[in-house]
Amino acid sequence: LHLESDLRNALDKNQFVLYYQPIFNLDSGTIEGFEALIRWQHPEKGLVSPFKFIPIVEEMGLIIPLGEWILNTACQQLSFWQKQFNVPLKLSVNLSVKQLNSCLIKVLERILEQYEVLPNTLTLEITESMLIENIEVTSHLLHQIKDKNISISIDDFGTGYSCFSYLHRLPVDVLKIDRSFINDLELDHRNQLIAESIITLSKSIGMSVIAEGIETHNQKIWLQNHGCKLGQGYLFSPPLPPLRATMMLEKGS
Ligand code: G
Ligand code: G
Ligand code: MN
Ligand code: NA
Repeated sequence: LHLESDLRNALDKNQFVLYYQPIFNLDSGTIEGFEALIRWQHPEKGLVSPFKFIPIVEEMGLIIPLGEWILNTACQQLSFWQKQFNVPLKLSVNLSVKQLNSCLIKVLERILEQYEVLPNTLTLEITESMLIENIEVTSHLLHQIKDKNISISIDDFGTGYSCFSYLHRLPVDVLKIDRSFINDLELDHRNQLIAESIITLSKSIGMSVIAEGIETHNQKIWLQNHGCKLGQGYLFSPPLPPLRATMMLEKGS
């Protein structure tokens, strides 16, 4: 209840901040891009996790203005990095299911133009369950997004319904292997089989694949040996505040 009234003013009071987790090329060790992850800097409670406040924000109908703020902030940061470092860096932004409406395309067009960001350097992450919930609407919107040359990735892949039949009908570019499968990859033979299937699947339908939640060197080696080229996780870096992310780019890895 408290959170609700606090959330009403949080955007105006500048209490949200985007953190950025680097995504690495596992072979070369270089940074391919970042995933933007929102945090709420509550004046008394400190950093509040999006797990706690995103559902409330959705419920309150505030996800539309907040979603626009997220896209705007992320693209401004991406534009700065691309100009500063003169590299084709990529950025992924998580979408909420409530953001999948007809206004989204216009908002995206305006923001990309404003910050002179090439559409194919922006990726929108949607979860598998979001896809299936309203496949008709989602499919239509995803094709519109794809027509603008913006990339689309499926987050938490393998945890939803994993209904492969929709995949070839949707303009998806990237599958992200959920971190629950990466967790005990070295020990759990079942997770190995699932991770292997997702890597094979992505290749056979021409998508790239990113492993989430890599925490150990052995997990990284296993993924490399099985043809997964991209990954993120605490082994490399947690999500970082903007300045720390910039410092990481300066270092090069
Ligand atoms: O690090 P982490 O606590 O950031 O993220 C927790 C959950 O919140 C994840 O499921 C993630 O997808 C979601 N999340 C993080 N940032 C955003 C965001 O900017 N928008 C939306 N809709 N979800 C986010
Ligand atoms: O659902 P989504 O994949 O968007 O959310 C990513 C979540 O995973 C964020 O909460 C982020 O902070 C967290 N995360 C990122 N890397 C790791 C990791 O290596 N281990 C664990 N346990 N969580 C991670
Ligand atoms: Mn994500
Ligand atoms: Na995930």
